[in-house]
Amino acid sequence: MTPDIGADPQKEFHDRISARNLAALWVARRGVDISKPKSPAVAALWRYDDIRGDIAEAGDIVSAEDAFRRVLVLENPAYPGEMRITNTLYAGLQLVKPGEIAPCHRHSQTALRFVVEGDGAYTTVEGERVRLSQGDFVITRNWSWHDHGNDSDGDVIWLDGLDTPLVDFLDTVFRDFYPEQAHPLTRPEGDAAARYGTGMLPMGFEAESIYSPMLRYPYAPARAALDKMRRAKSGWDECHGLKMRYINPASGDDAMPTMAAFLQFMPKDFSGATYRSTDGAVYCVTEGSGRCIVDGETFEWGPRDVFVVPGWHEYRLEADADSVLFSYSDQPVQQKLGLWREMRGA
Ligand code: GTQ
Repeated sequence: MTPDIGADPQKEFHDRISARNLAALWVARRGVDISKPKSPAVAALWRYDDIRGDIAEAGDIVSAEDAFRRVLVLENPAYPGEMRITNTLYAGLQLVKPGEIAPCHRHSQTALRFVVEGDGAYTTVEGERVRLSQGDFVITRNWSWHDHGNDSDGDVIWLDGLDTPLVDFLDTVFRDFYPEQAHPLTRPEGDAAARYGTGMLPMGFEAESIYSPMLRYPYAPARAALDKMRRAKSGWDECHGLKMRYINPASGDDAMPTMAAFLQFMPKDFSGATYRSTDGAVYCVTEGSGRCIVDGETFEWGPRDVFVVPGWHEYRLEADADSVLFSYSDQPVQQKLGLWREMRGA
């Protein structure tokens, strides 16, 4: 008999104790690189023009009522079938056609909407109807009743961002159906904006929630702010251009506890410095064109395209025309846990 030259008593020990649901750490970890994040998620881009036909076809084969949510999910190529665009985040493009209703429900996941095409839709959140017009950013707090509708004569498509993979991982998923298709309207449209959106707060205001009391962050004033800042020629970031964070006006925190959202402006011929951060980000182009170079791979973007840069991948942004990008990530979670890191320059 030839002696087993490769026999490893430590490995043999490790394998043997597995029957008792034990593992030898120093053996299991051998050769595993834990010096930096190693998510298999990859950068990817969805050209709106390439997928608009698929969205239209989804509109032909199923109604919003029957689908409940008629959404084409943007899946990270590294996670086919898993309905996630990064480790922790979900992204999907939702279509609501004129006259349709996406029925009312609530869930423990947080949702954000960023309107990509059209102007005539609404979402009703806890009884307040919220307009969904192109470029608007709208939040849906977790466990709040919400249904969507479209009372215009054109299709409306928005990007849904949810923290579903994170909530799944924590095993904290709950969902509930409202007994009717649409929630009754219990507050006038614009009520949250009036109370919390003018730089004032009602006297005696006490936060009832860890979410922003705002529901909608309309595009026009956000875009105008970026334009005004641009003219002041200050406050530029070498990596991001002019980048603003959507906040809870009552606390200055992010609008939602699990997802941060941003709007950024880059002027024509902007060439950003190299950047990386531990939070993977989903970008949606609202204006302009340019490219994102991730680990040396180039993704050309134009209006309405969506792209993802996973955490700790090195990237930089270039703009060929004045450009505006919306983005969201799980940065607030990482920051609250003291885990968030960023690095500028290669
Ligand atoms: O609009 O409530 O894209 O519950 C995925 C799950 C949208 C929504 C999605 C949802 C919704």
